[in-house]
Amino acid sequence: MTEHDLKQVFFQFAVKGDFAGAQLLKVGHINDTYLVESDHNGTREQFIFQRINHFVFRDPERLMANFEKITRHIRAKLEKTPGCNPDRETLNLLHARSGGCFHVSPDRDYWRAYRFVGDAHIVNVATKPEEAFEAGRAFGCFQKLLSDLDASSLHETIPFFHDTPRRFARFKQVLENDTHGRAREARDAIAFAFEHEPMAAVITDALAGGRVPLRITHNDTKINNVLFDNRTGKAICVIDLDTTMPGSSLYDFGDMVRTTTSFAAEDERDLARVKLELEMFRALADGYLEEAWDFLTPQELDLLVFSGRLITFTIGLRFLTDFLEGDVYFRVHRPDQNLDRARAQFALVRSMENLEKAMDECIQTLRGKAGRSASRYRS
Ligand code: ADP
Ligand code: GN1
Ligand code: MG
Repeated sequence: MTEHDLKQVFFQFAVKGDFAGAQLLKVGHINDTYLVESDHNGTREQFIFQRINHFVFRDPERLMANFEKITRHIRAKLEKTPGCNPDRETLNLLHARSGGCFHVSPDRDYWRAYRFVGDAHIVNVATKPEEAFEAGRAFGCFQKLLSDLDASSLHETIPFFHDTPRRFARFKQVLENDTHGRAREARDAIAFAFEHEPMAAVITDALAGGRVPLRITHNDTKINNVLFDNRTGKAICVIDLDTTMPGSSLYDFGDMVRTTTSFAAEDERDLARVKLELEMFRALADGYLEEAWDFLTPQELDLLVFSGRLITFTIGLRFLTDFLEGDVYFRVHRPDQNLDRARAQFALVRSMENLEKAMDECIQTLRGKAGRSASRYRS
């Protein structure tokens, strides 16, 4: 993508002034995200421009319909709540000059843009319990804000996204074909995957059997999908809403556990460093339950600890499948990165297995904590 191309996209959105430069942000594994600056008579303003990956998201128009519905719903609530700032606490889409909130380029790429939330930062690897607490609180609050939106009004942007048994079936198929001859190198991870197959269906079965409810969930609750205020350190805005659709609160909580409780990076090669820190887990669960306590059922609460193991296993399995398939889905920055990511996820699952009892005790203690504060958001 050249500056010239980006400038063409820039003029498709209702922004005052001229294009003044852009920078590629290399955080996520899927979309292409640019920080774009405008200049309006000497006043500079920043925006986020994103090209939607339509290999991953097959129907970007429906995806954008979800996006608008979700952000409009959240914004309306923030506007009614004293002390909230709707310009910073949710994503605000820019209008496209052709109408609607996205632009389709001549080569059929889908683009969207939103206001940049300034004086904020992301956290890629949590290092302090306060960050875990804040991430948990932010995603709990996000689920709560969407709890009264009709789930059937949202499209499934990726069907069967967190369906672990289907992910497993796909893994087996890719392994059988081994088109890139990579299975030998990944023997350890493949053995781990087969050893854990029996747990794959626990949450999908609970959903299908009506034992846990279908809710509107974020489905990509990595800690780096939260913006933190530079001044207060508090979580202010949940971002990356492409997979917000009907799902289970458990996969959301589990992915928070995966990404906030270890001091190691997602692709850490020194597996001795990959372990769950109980203090981080306690803080995360405390923050999440502060918001989610009101709506979670006892059955969901019972599965919170398990959910961390299951989604960490599932994401590890997806990294492993992509490695075997030749790195076609997750962006990689070096050879074997997807295998390293898979191994790190599996090491984290092991650590969670070893700490299951202590994690259970944390949740039991939090369940016993009386008088949780009510959310400040109005429904
Ligand atoms: P991806 O799907 O690739 O993970 P994200 O939507 O998470 O893309 O955005 C990538 C990065 O862009 C974020 O980690 C964050 O640093 C930055 N970003 C996205 N939206 C905003 C925003 N509205 N304000 C400030 N920064 C943002
Ligand atoms: C992808 O877009 P990003 O980087 O936040 C992926 C998630 C994985 C995550 C693993 C649409 O998320 O499902 O959990 O990588 N998103 C999609 O880091 O597949
Ligand atoms: Mg992201």
